[in-house]
Amino acid sequence: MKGGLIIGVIILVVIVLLGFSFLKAPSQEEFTEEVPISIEEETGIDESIPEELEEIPSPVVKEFTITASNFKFEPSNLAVNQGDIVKITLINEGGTHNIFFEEYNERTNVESAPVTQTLEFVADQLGSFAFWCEVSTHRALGMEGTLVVG
Ligand SMILES: [Cu+2]
Repeated sequence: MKGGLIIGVIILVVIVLLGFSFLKAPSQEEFTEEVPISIEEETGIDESIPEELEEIPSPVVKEFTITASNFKFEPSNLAVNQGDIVKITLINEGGTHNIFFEEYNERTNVESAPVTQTLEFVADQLGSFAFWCEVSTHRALGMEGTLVVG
């Protein structure tokens, strides 16, 4: 009987130890696996969100106030970035004029001073484009300028 009890106790101890080792082993693996994975996933998401926001910038509005007179535009050199919204306020201080951006097919009506007109378009074409006044010989007299879209 004593021998049987000792064997029974040993078997119980072995079962208990085995049980502990089975319970502990998986739980440790779960912790060691989950923690680094969740950190990597979070940092990956954190990094990707600002990148996506940078790739889709809100349109930039570039406003220019141009004075038209006999026979010039001031300023006559405009520079924007491709995709910018170009807003032009044309203040005609003397004479009869308009402003025409040929490549963008954008123009104001021909009107006599004093008059203020506006024009708005998206600078979607890259390049250096002339603009000018379409009234008779005004362009040849100096009413022209350049829009650089870079
Ligand atoms: Cu003109």
